[in-house]
Amino acid sequence: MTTRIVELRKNVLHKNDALAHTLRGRFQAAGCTVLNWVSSPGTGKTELLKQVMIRLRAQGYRPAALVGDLETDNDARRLAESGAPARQIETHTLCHLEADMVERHLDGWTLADFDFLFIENIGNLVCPAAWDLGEDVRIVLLSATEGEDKPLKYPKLFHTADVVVFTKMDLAGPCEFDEATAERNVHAIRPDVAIWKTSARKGDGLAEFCEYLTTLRPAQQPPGKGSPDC
Ligand SMILES: Nc1nc2c(ncn2[C@@H]2O[C@H](COP(=O)(O)OP(=O)(O)O)[C@@H](O)[C@H]2O)c(=O)[nH]1
Ligand SMILES: [Mg+2]
Repeated sequence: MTTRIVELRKNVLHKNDALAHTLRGRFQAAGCTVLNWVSSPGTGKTELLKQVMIRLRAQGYRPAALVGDLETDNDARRLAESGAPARQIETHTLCHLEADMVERHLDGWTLADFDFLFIENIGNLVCPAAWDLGEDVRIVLLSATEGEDKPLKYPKLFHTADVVVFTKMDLAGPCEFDEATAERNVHAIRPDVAIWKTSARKGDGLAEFCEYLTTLRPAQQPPGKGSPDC
């Protein structure tokens, strides 16, 4: 029985990886930079993403967002307050997003209309690690309220991070969040990965983080210059 379950899981993952590969090609052809945001529930993904999209739009970029939750479209409505298109993916029982959910929720959108597609994953430090969504960059977030040890407890996810963001830094003092220890723990799992420190509530670090995001755009492609074919 165990062997059959493992085989089934391998097949499903293989299918997901193939679709993610196809999606990645579509995103790249359209000139749309895609970022998969992963963290535990309540880290501040939605709040930070909303503030980031407001800032990017003010600079002339065209962001859009897909956001996953088991139930409710609360986060899509919060993200839409930025003025950017936002769609909710409700997974009901599933604890992570998969490439086919992303593909289905792109229906009716023209990817070349977006400079950035942000995908807010289901709040979970375990399952999303294994699922490629066709993203260019995986962002793993850790809030000052969660404790410094999460990278050590959930190494698989932190190992897949292209970039790490510490959130809710306005609460670092009251929560006695030890930044240096948290950084050391991240780097123990993912040496040299860049770590950004933000407070979506106070605005700290947002300008620098947005500036970094704009460097992820393909060279020579200013805001609003996606390929019209995709
Ligand atoms: N103090 C503070 N609270 C924040 C910050 N970012 C988010 N929050 C709050 O943390 C809670 C969870 O945020 P949310 O964006 O929904 O987290 P998500 O589940 O990761 O998407 C909400 O009550 C937010 O208002 C922040 O930078 N500082
Ligand atoms: Mg959220």
